[in-house]
Parts: sequence; C-alpha cells; structure tokens
Amino acid sequence: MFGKVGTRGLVASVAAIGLLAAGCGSGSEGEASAEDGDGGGAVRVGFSQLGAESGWRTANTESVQASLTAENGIDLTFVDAQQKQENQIRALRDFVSQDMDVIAFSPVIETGWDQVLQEIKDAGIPVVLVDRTVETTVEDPFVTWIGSDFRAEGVTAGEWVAENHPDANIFELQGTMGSGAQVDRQEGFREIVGDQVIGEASGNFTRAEGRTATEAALQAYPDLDLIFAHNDDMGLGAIEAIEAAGMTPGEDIIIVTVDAVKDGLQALVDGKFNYVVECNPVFGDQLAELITKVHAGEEVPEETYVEESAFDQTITQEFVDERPY
Ligand code: GZL
Repeated sequence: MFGKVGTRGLVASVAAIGLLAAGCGSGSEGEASAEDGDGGGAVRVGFSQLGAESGWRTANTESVQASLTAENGIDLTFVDAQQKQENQIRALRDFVSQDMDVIAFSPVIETGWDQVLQEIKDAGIPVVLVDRTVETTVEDPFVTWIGSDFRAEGVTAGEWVAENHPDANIFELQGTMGSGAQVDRQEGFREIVGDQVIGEASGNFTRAEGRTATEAALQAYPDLDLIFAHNDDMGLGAIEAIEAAGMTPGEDIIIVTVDAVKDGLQALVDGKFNYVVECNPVFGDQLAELITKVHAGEEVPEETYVEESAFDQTITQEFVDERPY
C-alpha cells in the first residue's frame, strides 16, 4: 500500500505524527490559531487531482468538489495536473508556500515523490492520500489514505475469466504505467489467469489510447479473444477498434473492464462488455470527514476502503439509468 517500503507499523505511526502536525499546520509552533481545531475558521485544503483522463476521474472530481465545500467548513484549492507528475509536484509545492492546513492528492504514478513529500513534512502540513498509492522512503509521509483495493479488483476480474473463459487468449490493456491502479490490478489479475495472457500494452487509462493499443494488438495477436482493460474508457476504445476491424465486441472478443462508470455499464447492457468490476469514485463525503478530523487532531483510520461490487450482462437498463455516475 504505502509502496513496497511502507509497513503497517509505519502507517500507524503516521497517524500519530499527522494528528500532532494537524494541531500546528495552520498556526505557529505549539499555539492554537483561530483556524485550528474548533476555532471556527475554514480548513484550508490544497487538492492536487491527477487529471481528467476518464469517466472515473470526472466522477471523482465532481464528488470531491461537491463535498469539500465552504458549508462543510473547507476552503478548497483544487488543481488539475493533466496526468503530469511535474504539474502535481508544482501544485504540492504551491500548497506548502500557501501554508495550507491539509494537503490531499491522488498521485499519477507511485514513485518520484520523496523530495516533495519531505518538503511537506518539514513544513508540518498533514497529507491525506487519495485514490492511488505511492512508493516512498520518506518516514511517516501520510496521515491516512482513502481509495479502492486495486489488487482485489484484478483478482475479481481474473476469477470471472477463469470461471467463464478458461481457454481464452488474453490481451491486457494496462492503465498508466507505474500507477498504483495499473500495478496492483495487473498483479491481482495475473495471479489468477497470468498463464493465459499473450500480450499487453498501456492505453494510459484513456479511450483514444485504448483504441490505438487495441488496433495494434489485433494485428500483433490474431488469436486474441479476450481483452482485460484496466478501466472502462480503454475498454470503450477497444470496442471502437474491434468494430472497425469488422468484429463483434462482447462476442468475437470478450471484454472485461474495471470502473463501472455509466458508459461502461451501458456497454455491458448493450452486450459489448461482458464483465465490469466496480471502482467507486464517489467518496468525497468520506474524504471531507477525514480531512476535518485530521485538521482537528482527531484519530483517523490508517486506510479507508470504499465499497465496491462487480456486474455482468444480467444488469438492466433501469439499473444503469439510476446509477449516480
Ligand atoms: C482508480 C483510478 C483509475 C481509474 C481510471 O481508483 O485511479 O484512474 O480506474 C482512472 O479510470 O483513470
């Protein structure tokens, strides 16, 4: 979770360190300022969102912005990094210079954060990690993390394939290389059906790049008959490529994806996707509560996993129409 160097013990001490830091993140050392604790001032939060690459990310941003609001006692500065780590690091440094009370971010990839995390720690500002995960050697880097169990999502997808298509020749459409979601979904999936994977390529979690990668895969692997896409958007791009090649998605080529955004579930109802594992982006309310508690110096869990499910072609159009995202 906190990279391959983190330990549960380390994360537990993070919670303790973070609670102390929260008490003086917005005031001078040791003094309570008007903004601290129950001083009544809004909690100043800097949030670095990694991009707007997918339907999932759009839904996540909407949820975060709907919950981190003035009426919930939060003064939010939200910055979109367009999937570039250098933009995220710049935003995090800006948050330090603006002396934010709490910094939250979803890291586009797992590595490359040590220096900026150390700068944030030296500034005494608590960090709440959101969605994706980080590998870091920095001691006590975060107070808490909220998101999905990406590895479990990969295992769920793999188990469905093993059960329903045990002889399939699988092509894996990977998300952004080096992101926690890509690393862990791949690990979980391959634990179950790794011996059936005949090829892989990254579609960077976008529809366009998913289409391009699938066009190349159909040429390179004429025997492929199942695609596992790390998110719906790449799966939707794969549908375009499969249809352009004169084949029928969901029949000639089975498609398994992760996210369960509305477009993905519509493809499932339409018979073009075959199985979709949910990755729930709507946790802004839980995030707002965590941030408020961190700032107030209250106890928070080391990690919070959001509720998720999985869907096959038995879902109905009514179910899709009623989905919040
Ligand atoms: C998962 C999230 C992933 C989604 C993609 O929590 O990080 O990033 O699965 C998104 O749709 O691009």
